This record gives sequence, C-alpha cells and structure tokens, in this order.
Amino acid sequence: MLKNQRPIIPVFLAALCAAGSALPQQQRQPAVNGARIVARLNALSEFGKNPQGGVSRLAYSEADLRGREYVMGLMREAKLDVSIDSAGNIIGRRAGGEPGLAPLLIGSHIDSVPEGGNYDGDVGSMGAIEVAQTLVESGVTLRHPLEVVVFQNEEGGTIGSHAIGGELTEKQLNLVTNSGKRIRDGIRFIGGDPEKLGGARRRRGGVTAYLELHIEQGGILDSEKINIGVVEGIVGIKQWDVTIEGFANHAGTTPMNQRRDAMLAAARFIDAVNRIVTSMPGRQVGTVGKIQAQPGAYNVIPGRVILGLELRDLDEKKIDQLFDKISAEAEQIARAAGVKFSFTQTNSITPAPTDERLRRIIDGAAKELGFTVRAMPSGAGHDAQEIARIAPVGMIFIPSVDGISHSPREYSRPGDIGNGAAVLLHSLLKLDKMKLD
Ligand code: HGY
Ligand code: MN
Ligand code: MN
Repeated sequence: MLKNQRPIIPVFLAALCAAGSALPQQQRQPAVNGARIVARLNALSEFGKNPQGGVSRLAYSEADLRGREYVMGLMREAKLDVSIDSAGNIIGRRAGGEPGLAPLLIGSHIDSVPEGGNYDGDVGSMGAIEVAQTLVESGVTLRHPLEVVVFQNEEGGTIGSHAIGGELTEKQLNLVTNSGKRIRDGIRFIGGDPEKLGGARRRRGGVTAYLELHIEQGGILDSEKINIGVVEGIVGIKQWDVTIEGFANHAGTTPMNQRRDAMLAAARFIDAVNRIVTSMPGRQVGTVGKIQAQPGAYNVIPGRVILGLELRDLDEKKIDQLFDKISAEAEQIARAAGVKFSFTQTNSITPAPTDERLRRIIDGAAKELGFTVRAMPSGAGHDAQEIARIAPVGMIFIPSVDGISHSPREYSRPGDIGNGAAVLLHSLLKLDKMKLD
C-alpha cells in the first residue's frame, strides 16, 4: 500500500466548498474526486512495483504494457473514445459541442525511470482522466473536442510527444532504451507503427492548447508551503554517450606510469563536468548518470568506459557553451591519460517557455479555488515542451514532499493531488471559453 492513502487534506475540501457552496445547485461548478485519483494511483502503482516501494515501469516493458491497458480501461470508464496513435501514444477523445474547433489536450505519461516513484507522470495522467470523467458525470460538454493523452516513453527522451510535435529521426528510432528494446521495436510492442509515424504528427493549429498537471520534482513548493506552481518555462536537455578508449591490460604487471586507464580518465572527466557546470553563474545543471567499464574485472585495467552525460538549462546557448568547455577539457584529460574521448549526442530537447495566456488562466483558476500560487521554472523535462512546438502549452505543478523525485521515495500528498486536478479542470473550463490565436 502506498503512503498516499491518507485522507484528503482540508485545503482541498475548503477550496471545493468555497467554489461550490455559495452557488445554487444547478450552477455549481463540476468538482473532481480527489479520492478517486489517489485510489487509481495506488492501482497503477502495482504495474512494475518494486521492493523499494516505487516502480520500474520502463517504457516498452511488460509493466508498461499492463499499465497502459489499465489506463485505457479508465479512459473507457470516463466515456472517452480510446485509440493508440501510430507513435504509440494513448488518446482518449470526447467530441466538443461546437463544430470546426481543434481539440484541447490534457495528459502526461505513465512510464518511469528505473527504480522511479509513483507520482511522476502518473499524477498528470490520472488527473487528466479524472477531469474527463468529472465533465461526463457533471453533464458538461466543452466547446472544443477534448483529448486525454498518455504519451509513451517520456523518460527515454519525450519520444511520444516528440512524434506528435515534430519528427522522430531514424537515429532516435534505433536508440536502445532502458527496457532493452530499440524505440522502433518498442513502438510496435505497445501498438504503434514506426513506419507510419506521420499519422501521429499534428500540425500547428491542429491542437488548440495543451495543459499538463505534474509534480514539481523539486522542493520549492513544499518548503514554501505553496499549493500550486505555474510553470514559466521548461529546461532544454541534451544528452551524450561519452566513449573513452584506453587500453585494457594486466592490472598486476602494468606499472602505474605505463597505463592508459579509461576509468581514471572517466573519473577526471566526471569531476571536470561538475567543476565546469558550477563555475558559471545561473541555474544550469550537469550530470554524469551512467557508467559502464569494459571489460569490467578486478584484475584488468579498463580499456573502454562509456559515460552518460546530460546538460540542462532554460537557455540552449548556455548548454552549448558548457558542452564546448567540457569537450575542450576532455581533450586535455585525454592527452594526459593517453586515451581518446568521443561524444555521440543521443538526445536534444529544446527549452520551451509556456504560453503567457495559459499561465494567467492557471494562476486565476488556482486563486479562485483559494490556493496559494507561485510562478516557477521547471528543471525537469516534460511532454509539454514537445507540444509547445505546435500549440500553446501550460503546466500546473503540485508540491513534491522534500523535493524528491526519480526515486521510490517520491511522494505528493493526496490533498495536493486533488488540488492540482481541480486547477486542471477549472483551467480547462476557462480555456474552453477563450479564443486562442
Ligand atoms: O528527465 C526528466 O526531466 C523528466 O522527468 N523526464
Ligand atoms: Mn521523470
Ligand atoms: Mn514526468
């Protein structure tokens, strides 16, 4: 059982009462059912559950497949028309009341990092389905068609949303993901068709707007005790495989001054990344999150090491500057250690500002519901930044307790989850009334 089976906290109830109690019955605003979202998060957490209390629901794994089936069942319960697009994204659609309007999209993802938590992506996915179900149960038809989207493989590089907002390259399709499958094979595994990805792509104007509810994944809202974050912009992310070629040799007979130790060069490189990233003012971050040494034995000097390097910032130029400095320093390390560095870029996600009108809508909806609000950037990547290429996007953050994420200890309180879904619903209702062009 998850920690999140606590009762809904009073702020959520207070906000709902504030929104509904003074109004005559027939004018009451529809209200989301926070307890239902939490129950569904608990049910979803069974797919890929691990002993640490989180999930390893890697994109294209069996657990992912079963989680997706569960999600499609929930969408049907919410009277959505369910389909899987050619990129493997799950789409639940409901017709709008006014002909000729492009759909409003809401959603998130349900795949996780290895040994991840139960809230990243899941809150937004369950929250979006809850909003759709609330609309049906309240007899509300939007002017616009509504699409609830559960994007595939967010954690492996926002792949599903990228296919909607842009084009997946052959190189990306051939990348091997954490589940061991190539993206191309993974898309087939979950019911898409990698040969027909054009069918998933949407043109500018083909989507009216996209709203995503998500956990903050940092500690600002929790430490400042603020209910809702309005996301101003989402960081760009670039990733590289860094291969260091040295020379594998006997660890007992090769003198220390005659080694070409790829691991030693890797250690110096990792330190350099940290030093370079922290040497510039700003909020940029850099991580070496993966390491693989070959051949990998106590008694063999590592001949080859492959590292995973990631750089993030709201300004793409800053990322490129950092990379230039890092690769220049790699050259120096290589010369001193007698090794060779090569960099293969595996992913590049552009930074994306959210739409100012959507930020105002979210801010207004949250305040009307009685919540405290602050604007903030997102240091995590999101499907919203891919959709930002073709449509205005907005993001709603709720607190992550102690700012922990990508960990089994990731946790958001039931009350905050209900609050976030309420803001999603009310933002959507406001958005539906507007003309956005
Ligand atoms: O990696 C990220 O920032 C996101 O959680 N996918
Ligand atoms: Mn994540
Ligand atoms: Mn996420």
